[in-house]
Amino acid sequence: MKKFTSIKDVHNIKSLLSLAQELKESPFKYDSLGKNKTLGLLFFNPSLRTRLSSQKAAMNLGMNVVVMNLNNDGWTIEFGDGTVMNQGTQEHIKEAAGVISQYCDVIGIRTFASLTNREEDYQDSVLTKFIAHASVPVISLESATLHPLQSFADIITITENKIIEKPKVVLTWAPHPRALPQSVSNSFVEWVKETNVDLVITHPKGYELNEEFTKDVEISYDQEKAFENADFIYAKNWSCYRDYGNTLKNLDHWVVNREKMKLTNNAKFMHCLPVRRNVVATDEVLDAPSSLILEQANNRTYAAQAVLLKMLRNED
Ligand code: SN0
Repeated sequence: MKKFTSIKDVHNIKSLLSLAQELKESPFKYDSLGKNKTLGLLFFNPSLRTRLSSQKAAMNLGMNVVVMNLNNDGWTIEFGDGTVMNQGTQEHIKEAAGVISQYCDVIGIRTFASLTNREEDYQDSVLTKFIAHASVPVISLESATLHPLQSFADIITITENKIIEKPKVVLTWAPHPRALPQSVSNSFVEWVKETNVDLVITHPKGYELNEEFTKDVEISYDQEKAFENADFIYAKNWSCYRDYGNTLKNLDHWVVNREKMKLTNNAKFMHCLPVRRNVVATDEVLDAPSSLILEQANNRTYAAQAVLLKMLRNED
């Protein structure tokens, strides 16, 4: 595996899922595979789970890890081709990615959406340019449009917790005080579509995701109706795709609460975290035994470990 940026980079989802489950059973089985290899984790944005679970995954494989917050600690990187660099940017992506590749055997990068320029965000230009100029495998730690390690952990979690063969999975938009990217939701849809589930997306009018991800998926503007018979409720806020990066007002009633969870088939509750309590979902929902939020976070380690193992072994 030369890059892990989307489900399209995965040769066989079932076998990657089995590998993650095998690693969860025996995390240290391959603890010398990564000896003397270095994982570099580069962050343009904040992180808690991604940073720690990726480090832990690498350590479980015997790798060394270096971490850098590029926004605060590095030079300001220029991404433009042919730019005369006499302004604020100090180092070109060509050198930056080339240099990092001298020190690291695998590179992970987090680069969120700007939410100001849809075309640029949806080209995932920062990640794409890193990949173009790096000479080692690259893992997305959440790009402008996708968060594949999260989605991989989510399908591990659904697989482990499903009671029926083909569960109903509902992705519900939820309120938030800030404009957030669409990446977790795009990616969730992309991965879950490849598994044996009934997927329904519910959101207020105006929050339609990019159709590239949602074509062939049932969409409902009626949250309560969508919750009926659901086996999994996945809550996430995102800002508008059509009116790019904007948010709509007076939608606080979309919060996931206990009354709405009662409409489901005893559904398990999921969220990628961090979660704004009592805005996205109420304390009752987050603290209930049916909440899988910590299991999802735990599975982030094995998702990352499976991907790293494939890269270290140079396998598809
Ligand atoms: C990010 C997002 O893409 O929605 C990362 C999720 C894994 N979430 C946030 O930026 C939340 C920030 C906030 O203000 O609550």
